[in-house]
Amino acid sequence: MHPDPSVCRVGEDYYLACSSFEYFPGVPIFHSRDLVHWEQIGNVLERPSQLVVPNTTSSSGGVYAPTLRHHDGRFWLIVTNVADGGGTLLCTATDAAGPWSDPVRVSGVAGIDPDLAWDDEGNCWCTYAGIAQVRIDPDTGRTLGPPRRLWSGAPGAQAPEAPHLYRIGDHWYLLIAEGGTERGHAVSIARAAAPGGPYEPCPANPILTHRGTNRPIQNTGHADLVEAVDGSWWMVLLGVRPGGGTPGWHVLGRETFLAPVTWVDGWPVVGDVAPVMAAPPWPAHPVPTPPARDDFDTDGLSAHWLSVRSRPADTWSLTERPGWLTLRAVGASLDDPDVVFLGRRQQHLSCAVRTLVDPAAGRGGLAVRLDERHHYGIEVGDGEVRVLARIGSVRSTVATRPVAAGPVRLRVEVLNPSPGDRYPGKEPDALRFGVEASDGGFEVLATLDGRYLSTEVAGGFTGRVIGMYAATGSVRFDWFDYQPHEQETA
Ligand code: 6LW
Repeated sequence: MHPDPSVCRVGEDYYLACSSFEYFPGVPIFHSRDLVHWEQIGNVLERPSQLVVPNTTSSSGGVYAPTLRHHDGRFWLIVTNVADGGGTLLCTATDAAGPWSDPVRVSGVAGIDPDLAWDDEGNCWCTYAGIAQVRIDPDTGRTLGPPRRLWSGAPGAQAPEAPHLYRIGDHWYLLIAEGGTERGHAVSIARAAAPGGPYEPCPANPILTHRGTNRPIQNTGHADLVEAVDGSWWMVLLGVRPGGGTPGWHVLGRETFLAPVTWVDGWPVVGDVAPVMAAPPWPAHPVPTPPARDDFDTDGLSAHWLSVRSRPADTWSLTERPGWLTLRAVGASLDDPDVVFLGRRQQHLSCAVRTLVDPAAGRGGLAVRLDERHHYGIEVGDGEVRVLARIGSVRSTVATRPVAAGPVRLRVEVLNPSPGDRYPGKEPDALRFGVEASDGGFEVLATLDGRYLSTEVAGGFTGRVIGMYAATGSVRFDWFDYQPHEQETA
């Protein structure tokens, strides 16, 4: 779940930001030296003074589609918080890792997917879904003049959105997405002599789409362009990897992909977006593999941990029992908007997730969460382990088993079939839930069909997040371990 990527380069360093929806903190920021290996270096919206996603905000509301730029010695990040009291937010930082400023609220932007571009006269143009544009003062967020409509993409195409505006050579290029973020998604481009147009569409539009194909990566769109150090051009974009037959189910949300770009007659031509591609023509710059296990021995939580909507200080602690994470329940279950849940994106098609949980003063466990209405969980409390499933309006206790008092090891395995080796029921993957003995033996209590935790079933914009939760009382976790089964860098 790293959709709506926006990228910029500063010298030899590349930075990338993504959407985060109802999760807190918002807008993860990544760094790379080669456009291939990325490391999360922080989050833009990590303080309650920067981001409020109230409980009235539905899943897939919240933080949409940032634009990340570097201008005048500072990073600029503009984004929409689709929530009561939200709006268009603009933050700045001198270091992309943070701290980022409290946001300036940008008035007069009547659409999602805001972009920022500066012209030679110093005017700052905010272009947004529609596609429309307004001049703003980026320091105060004030609108300077009326909005103007720029372009709507292909006649009749739905959802012209995700604009990014660039000055390249003698032209202003307006890159957009159209066709909606599902199977019809596409990238188109137009150019003009001035930021306000008039825009001339590229004769080869859409310049990228996988619609109507059986390619393994689908829904390709919502792109951003970057010029590499060597003068070559690259596109980052979102796409999905559906599994389990046609049209398939995707479970990891929308992911970020990279594609090479060449220029022909003043228009960008986008190369292959495939699961395996030729590396860019420069030395690789790998980043450290994140440790599989978090032992909760540090002072704070790593940047990749996600809470649902907010992270009130009284709902979690690393010090109440040193070396353990304590979660204190507020919402009674994973169905509640204020569930106390701490998780990470499922980034690999196959993985194993384990935790050692002590439910001494409560009930809680491990969950695979798509949203409030679509989740599977295994929880322990009251002398019992239970596997719970919620699929839309259907709720079920799938399995129970008594356990002795004391810490219990819970395990979830996500098993993706090898290509061509589909499960008989055409599910994209299978999720096994159970308890683990101290020698590592795995007692499976339930195997559940993965398609019900997919975006095709649940709707919305997010993918699976796997983590720990407290349903009642205080629940303690000694460690959390996420092991990919395959050699993916994700
Ligand atoms: C985003 C829109 C889109 O704002 O999905 O794929 C929306 N594109 O541009 C939410 O991510």
